[in-house]
Amino acid sequence: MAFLERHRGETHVAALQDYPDPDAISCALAYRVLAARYDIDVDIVYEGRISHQENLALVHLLDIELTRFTEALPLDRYDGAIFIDNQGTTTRLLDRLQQAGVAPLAIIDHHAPQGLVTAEFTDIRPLGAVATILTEYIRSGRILELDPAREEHIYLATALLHGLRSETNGFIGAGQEEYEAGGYLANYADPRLLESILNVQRSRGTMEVIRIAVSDRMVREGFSLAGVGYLRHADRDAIPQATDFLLTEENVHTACVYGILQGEGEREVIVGSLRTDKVTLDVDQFLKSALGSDLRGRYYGGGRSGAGGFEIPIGFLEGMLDSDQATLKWDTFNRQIRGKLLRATGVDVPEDA
Ligand SMILES: [Mn+2]
Repeated sequence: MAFLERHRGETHVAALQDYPDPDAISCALAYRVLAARYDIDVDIVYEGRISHQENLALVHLLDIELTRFTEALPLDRYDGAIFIDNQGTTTRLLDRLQQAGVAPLAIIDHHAPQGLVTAEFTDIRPLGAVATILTEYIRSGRILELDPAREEHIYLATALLHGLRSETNGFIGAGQEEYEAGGYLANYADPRLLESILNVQRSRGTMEVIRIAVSDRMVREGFSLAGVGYLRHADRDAIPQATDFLLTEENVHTACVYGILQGEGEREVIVGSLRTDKVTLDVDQFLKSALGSDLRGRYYGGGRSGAGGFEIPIGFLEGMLDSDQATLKWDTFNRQIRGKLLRATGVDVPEDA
């Protein structure tokens, strides 16, 4: 790859979205392995947290080194930034990297083009997973030949297979490209490792969020909406898990779950997740028009085919004096979000929404 050749010997930062998923993590690992062929050092950095039990298992079992961003990490040591499974819109690292003068070198993604960052190398394709794209780079054999006897390569193939599987809901949402990539990776991946990654159990916090989502959900014409109130940053991944669960209800084609993340010394923010089976619903467009953008014109939400999410900062209303105020704050945000989403779906908005 000419791009890697041009950057031989450099040190890159692979910037992941704030709450990295298996697609992002496995692709960053793939980039690190590919770049190493050109003596490029890659640090995989994210801000936020790894909260899903499966993702923790992935990182631990496959021994993937990730760096959680803290102020102590000097970003100016990097020669360039690579955005993988994002285009700078879902990572707080973009602003920090810009401030540190680190140029965006590459964007490899499968979300709708966001147009916020331009880079020397761009590969944005509407595929089921970014893991499909990285697997294609490997399959071309032009950079690296996978060796089924090398542990590092077995781990890489297992990670990418897990990325594909998880991003396409167990290959249900996969296209021909994902099946082809999966077929190739199956020659190198370790099925027992994959099984250990998948066999992790849900935390108590996650179970609780799912319980609230189920009992408080509002279903209107196939849309299932649930605000789950306050939750800990560590339980953030309970939101997409609860959304997936609501989508399994009979006659529900679209589900959305959101809540306020909070915690000692952490930013307070509303996060939401949306999933749909409705082929005519453009999730990216839907969330952008329903929730709008901030003063700088950055949209609160976005997505890809079938799935999306949003993040709304609490801003000045962050923190609280007492529980009455906390309840009031949640009610206000809950009504606002529910109202906007319902209006955008075009269903009748109930009086109390
Ligand atoms: Mn992805």
